[in-house]
Amino acid sequence: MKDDILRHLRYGLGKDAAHSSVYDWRMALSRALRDRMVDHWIPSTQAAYTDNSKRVYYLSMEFLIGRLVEDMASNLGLVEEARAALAELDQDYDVIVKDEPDAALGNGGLGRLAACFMDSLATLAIPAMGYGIRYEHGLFEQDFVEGQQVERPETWLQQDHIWEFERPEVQYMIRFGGHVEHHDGRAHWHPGETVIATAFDTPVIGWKGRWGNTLRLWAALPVKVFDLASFNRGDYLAASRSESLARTICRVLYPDDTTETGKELRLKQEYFFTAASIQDLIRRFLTNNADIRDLADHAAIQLNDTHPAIAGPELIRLLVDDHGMAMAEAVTLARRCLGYTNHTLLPEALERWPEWLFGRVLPRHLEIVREIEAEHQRRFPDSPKILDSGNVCMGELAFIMAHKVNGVSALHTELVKKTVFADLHRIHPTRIVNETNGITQRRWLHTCNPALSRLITDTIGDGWITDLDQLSRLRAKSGDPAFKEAFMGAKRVNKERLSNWVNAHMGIALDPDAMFDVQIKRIHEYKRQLMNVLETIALWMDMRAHPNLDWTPRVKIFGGKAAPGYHTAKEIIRLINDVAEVINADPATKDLLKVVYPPNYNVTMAEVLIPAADLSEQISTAGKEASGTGNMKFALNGALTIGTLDGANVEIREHVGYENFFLFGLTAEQVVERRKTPGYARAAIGASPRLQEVLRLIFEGRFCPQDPGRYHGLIGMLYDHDYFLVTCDFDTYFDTQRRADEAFKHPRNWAAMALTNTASMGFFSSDRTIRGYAEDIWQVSSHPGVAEAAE
Ligand code: AZC
Repeated sequence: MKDDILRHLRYGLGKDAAHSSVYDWRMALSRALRDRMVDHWIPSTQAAYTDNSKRVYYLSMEFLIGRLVEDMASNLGLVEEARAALAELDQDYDVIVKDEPDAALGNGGLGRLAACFMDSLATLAIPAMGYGIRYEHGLFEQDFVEGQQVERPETWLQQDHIWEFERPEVQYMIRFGGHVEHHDGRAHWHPGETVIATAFDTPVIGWKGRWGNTLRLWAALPVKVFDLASFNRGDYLAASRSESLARTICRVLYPDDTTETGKELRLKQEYFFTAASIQDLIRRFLTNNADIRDLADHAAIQLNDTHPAIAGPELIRLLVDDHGMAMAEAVTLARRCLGYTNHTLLPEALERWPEWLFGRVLPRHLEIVREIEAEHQRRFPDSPKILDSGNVCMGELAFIMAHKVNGVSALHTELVKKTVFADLHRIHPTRIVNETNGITQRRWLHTCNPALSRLITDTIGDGWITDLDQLSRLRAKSGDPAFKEAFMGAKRVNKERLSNWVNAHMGIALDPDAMFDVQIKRIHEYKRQLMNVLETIALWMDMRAHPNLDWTPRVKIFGGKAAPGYHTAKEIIRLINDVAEVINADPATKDLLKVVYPPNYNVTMAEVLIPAADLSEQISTAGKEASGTGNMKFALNGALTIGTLDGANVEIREHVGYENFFLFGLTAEQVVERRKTPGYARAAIGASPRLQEVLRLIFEGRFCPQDPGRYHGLIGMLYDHDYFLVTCDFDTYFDTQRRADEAFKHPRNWAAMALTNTASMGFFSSDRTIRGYAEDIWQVSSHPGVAEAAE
């Protein structure tokens, strides 16, 4: 390893050890690791090819992969070797891995899920390919200026992205616009513009390198670099039109995970990567197979939300227009290939494109959508429409074109059946299935929490790394004082690591003995960070009023970004920051309460925050969070959850035991009922003197004396349009927090509850989730693996 690092330093980077920066060392280390990855990757790819295995194609607009050095070193079992090699070279492994930018090609849960799935697919040796977009700029970087979010462009590609291999030979024409002519019994699409999609491959190596898959991200190239004729005429704009379309398509990730953007560019992005992926997988199929009718036996295409839903019409277009298949047969074949995962019930997130826009960008696809619609209406005359009130409804399209549709937690799947897709579910009663989300324990425990990982492995061996159910063997330890002490010792190490980080980056001193209470996720009204900050204020007021009570010291930690156009979410961010400033400066509560909101929450920050948490905030309005996956990461790392009966919280509580979970709040059914009661928010506020006091304080400008009216709008909204029932759940949330305070005063009991959480999380491995998809949706199996071949 040491020799390899030095060799890469010299011949890859043109540096000698004496004059190398941290960046140089990181690049040399990464290349050394990459070489080893390739030795597992190429045999896997070859084996999948020679065996003509059925492959999974996971189409996703987002892959939130974060940093990769540690992940790769860890999956290859090379962390210690790398550390030792660098130490011999007088370099610190921990410093070097921290130099890597965080690849944020996603917004939140949906993108991170895709990354966890890639890890599990590789570990389970299921031949698979992830397909997405190689955005030039990932999710924006967040900064706080006077407490307000400001966004800066993210620039991860300014440095070499060492993990990827450019594939200039893999190129597809992606066409947009123009018109369609029908003659010779077939359709001829004459596009208005064309770009080239070109591939960049990143190997994804599973645990111990037994198998490797590929994440293939598409970048756009102009068909004509430059139109010299236009340029010479002096028409510079026209000269670079083709180039500018190509540049814009892969320029940025849309920074919004729940609202439909309605932008033509977004539709083009979706079509761009979907069309390239479908062409690519057909080409791969045809190199090994003669008859296109066998495609479904070799390709399982999973649509991660509706973003790639155009895959249905695109596949049909290729089958009919290029391969001469009859329309009805093409529809059936496409359906056998496709599965669709729904990730949200929020109506604003269900994509709909105005028909005129859709038809202008994709005229041939609009015709095909009409045919799909006609065929479906013929068979099911009372079916909901894909083309509805001048819109193309992508949810309906994805549903109708998929042989299986899945929700992401038990509750969510039931709600999908009862609400968004109730009518389609009646027509296709076996199509909807549940695949409760999961997380990869390799990243979200083994790598991010070395202290706990070591303790677990010392206690039960390392089988849990690929078989998380084995954690249940820790349950027997909940009465073992020495183990409990060691368990909380690991937590303590992580809390100190976080405290040091907060001190260094924010200048706030934290007491590692305080309860670390963490809410990290996108800022959204339904996730109710607002309720959390209101509770923080109420607690602070109580502490000030009764300074001599036996308070449990708390650190309230927030993290998360708001979509740049989401006004209310941005107000909530500002409120949290204003409240933090006042509370953190209050001498009366300085040993009891701190509020910390580090800017620019991302995967890397999550890896530090989650292992250090005592309490995990999962407090969404019931019925709104499809699943959540942060909730799983916290419980796995021994945090207790305070949460509502929403998403996967319901199943987490079943697994960890009701007594090890702080439950509160209205149920999804009660939420629906409560909304029908006129004036429910005013009634709830009226019944809660505590909430009235909190709201009064904010309204009077206690947290922004220079601008006392700042939150009048926000408070007014709580009185009159409290759609997410912050007011209704506030009191029971506050009381449940005090129960958590009480519990925290008994460290041995707390330790038993915390470790029972960890011990009960086996079910929430993404390995289990992927096995579910493989069996229920994809009909694929694990490959025997190639570890020997690589060694
Ligand atoms: C999220 C859901 O909000 C979250 O509950 C779920 O855990 C996650 O997907 C993974 O399934 N959804 C998104 O990030 N984005 C969209 C468009 O739903």
